[in-house]
Amino acid sequence: MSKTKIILAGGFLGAGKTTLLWEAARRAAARGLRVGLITNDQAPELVDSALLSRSGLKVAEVSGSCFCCNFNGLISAIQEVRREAEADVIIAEPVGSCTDLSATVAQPLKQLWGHELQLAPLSVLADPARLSPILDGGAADLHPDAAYIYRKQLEESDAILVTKTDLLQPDELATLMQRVGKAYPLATLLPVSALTGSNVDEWLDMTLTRSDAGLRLAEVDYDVYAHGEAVLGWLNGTVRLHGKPATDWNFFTRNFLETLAEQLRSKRHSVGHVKVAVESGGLLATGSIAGNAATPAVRGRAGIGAEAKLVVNARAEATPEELNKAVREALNAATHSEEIAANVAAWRYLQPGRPQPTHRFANVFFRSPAEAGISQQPLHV
Ligand SMILES: Nc1nc2c(ncn2[C@@H]2O[C@H](COP(=O)(O)OP(=O)(O)O)[C@@H](O)[C@H]2O)c(=O)[nH]1
Ligand SMILES: [Mg+2]
Repeated sequence: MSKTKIILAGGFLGAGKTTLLWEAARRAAARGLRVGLITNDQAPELVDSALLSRSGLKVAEVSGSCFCCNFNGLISAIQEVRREAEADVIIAEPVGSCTDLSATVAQPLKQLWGHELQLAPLSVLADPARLSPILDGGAADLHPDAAYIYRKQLEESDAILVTKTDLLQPDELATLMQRVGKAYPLATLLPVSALTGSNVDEWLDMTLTRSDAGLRLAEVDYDVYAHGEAVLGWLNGTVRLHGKPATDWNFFTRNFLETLAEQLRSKRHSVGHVKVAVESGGLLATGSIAGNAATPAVRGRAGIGAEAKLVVNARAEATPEELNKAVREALNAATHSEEIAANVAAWRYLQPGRPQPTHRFANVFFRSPAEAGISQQPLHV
């Protein structure tokens, strides 16, 4: 069996990872490659999996802990996708609040699984709305320790993808790319828009052809890292909804998302990322709020009918109990106004625990002296 290419697409909550996975997988499949996807989260019931499973591709999930703390879970997911999809390429999305991926995932993959897997350069996605203030030394809409995680993600990356470029003017983008290049001179830089497809093929070309992966380690203070994760309450839930025969689930999706945004705003719980998926009659609408400054965005259509399934994933600066209260109140408000009955099928809220990586390499594992040589040079697409 030839080696399988593993592409890690990291980056903070709401950066655009899942949207890029969808678009890149579609394009890789169009090139005749057999593609598989792996999602990751602190708890089961994932909007990302609900969305990506509509791609028709094999999607495996590592939930309950992140790739670094459940390295063997990642390996099992990789083997599952290889077995079931005979995958040439697997694109994996780590939890958005994770960092130190080079030391805890890339190096062990290279050293322990280099005989079967070929790792692509570690790509980290950055949303301009948070990237710009963070490059200025601020924390954007994040707690400073969460912003610390954001910086460490960029620091350890082999490639930085500035995302959502369709939202920027060309001169704004040019200035931002210059600032990123100055702050992270060794990383390959790429402006992308998964929405318009801009530079998605270039990213695929880069990740499919290069294997200089995990060339840097970041120095990570695990107390700050742990606190940066812990400041975000985490809630995942699945709810069965029963409404009138002609309930408009698109309206419900937007109404619930906006009501929840208002709840979090009025209670001053800073939004990390809120995602919903509403499925009805085989159709799916997804919605997202990728930060305080972001307007709720709804994609797809969920149709009209009596029954629907809601999956909600909320990450916000609140205790798990406060977050639970806010989401429950928004759900009550959005269902009562439409006379919709809600039956909770699964509901978990938690505070992410201290990261306990399965492996943590203190040094970069170089497969050859030549590779050691290139780790100190900037590499362009
Ligand atoms: N305008 C624009 N929005 C995007 C793009 N990529 C993602 N988004 C939106 O950003 C939000 C977060 O995207 P998602 O892929 O879930 O981010 P993740 O948390 O990193 O997986 C969603 O509302 C997406 O629709 C893009 O290229 N352009
Ligand atoms: Mg995602």
